[in-house]
Amino acid sequence: MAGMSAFLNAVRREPASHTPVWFMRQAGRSLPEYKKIRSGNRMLDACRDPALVTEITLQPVRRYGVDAAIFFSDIVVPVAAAGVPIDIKAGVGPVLDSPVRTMADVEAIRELSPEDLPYITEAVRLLVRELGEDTPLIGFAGAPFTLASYLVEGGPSRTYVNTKTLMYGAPDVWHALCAKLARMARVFLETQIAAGARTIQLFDSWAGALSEADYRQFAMPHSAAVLDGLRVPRIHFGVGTGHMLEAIGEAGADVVGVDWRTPLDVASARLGGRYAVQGNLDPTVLFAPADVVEREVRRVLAEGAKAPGHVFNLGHGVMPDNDPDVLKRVVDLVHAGL
Ligand code: 1CP
Repeated sequence: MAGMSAFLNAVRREPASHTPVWFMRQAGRSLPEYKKIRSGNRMLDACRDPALVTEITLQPVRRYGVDAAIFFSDIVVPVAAAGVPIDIKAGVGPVLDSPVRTMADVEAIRELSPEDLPYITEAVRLLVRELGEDTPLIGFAGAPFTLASYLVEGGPSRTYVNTKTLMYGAPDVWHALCAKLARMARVFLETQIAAGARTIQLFDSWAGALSEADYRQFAMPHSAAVLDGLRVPRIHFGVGTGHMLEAIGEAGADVVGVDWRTPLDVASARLGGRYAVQGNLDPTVLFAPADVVEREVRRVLAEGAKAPGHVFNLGHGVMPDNDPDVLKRVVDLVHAGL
């Protein structure tokens, strides 16, 4: 018999009562209730406050009636927990005064242990209790390539010049860094799973900067080490990774996240129908007239229906200017079905 959660059914490629929907970055700056509760505290401090994390994670669940909650945290939280002096600057993202560029820099980063993350365990336990059986919690981590890009660049980047310079010029340093980040991501995920997360998503947001050959050589083995043997279904996502969806799946996914550039039916056919898919409404479509939004939602639903499982989502995260009322309408349209 099908379980209670349409989301868990879809990620397991089992029949679901309806197409489940959640949004990457559903918590956060697009919500007035988030801006209110976050004013006056720093992002990393907020991530270490279990009561605040619980409230922020629940805000979009209450407002939108989405089928899953995503743990409110950030991909650099485990890196900061291991003592790396990284900060999250409002309006910018993760920043680091002294980037990681040498083997000595890599060796100076200590290993993360589960004891470093008591506030993660507490927040996930609180959340799972509040959410009950019907709304599963998605845990997440940043993939080694995407995490490494912040550590090596010292902040967000358009070109990843320093990241790729290290990757090509000092592959031993590169692989040592990524192996360490993979162990950190693994501890971060295992902690969330042990405390009750029912699914996880690995965000390799910037892996699309690589060719497939470079992805397979420099990034994929480390992501595979993160994903291998986890006890819950795994969603694996990157932006601009349409040229290497097969590799994203092979790295160890149950669900392949697809951005808006590749139609879900095309993606699923290329993946040989072996995975559920997640996506892929272009977040900028949410700024279009209501009839365009509706047409695009229906198109994504129809294309997703060709896959063995479909979790409706945006092709990337909610943008700060997105209108919450439009997101609510998308949820209602998805739930109404074709
Ligand atoms: O509902 C949710 O999904 C919120 C939880 C969440 C998640 C899953 C946050 C809160 N961050 C993330 C993951 C994350 N962090 C990713 C992967 C997802 C994606 O691609 O969108 C990435 C790349 C980051 C790094 C990061 N942290 C950025 C991007 C910077 C860049 O390179 O362009 C930013 C702006 C942050 C800060 C951050 N993380 C989360 C929030 C709400 C914020 C903004 C905080 C603030 O400014 O106060």
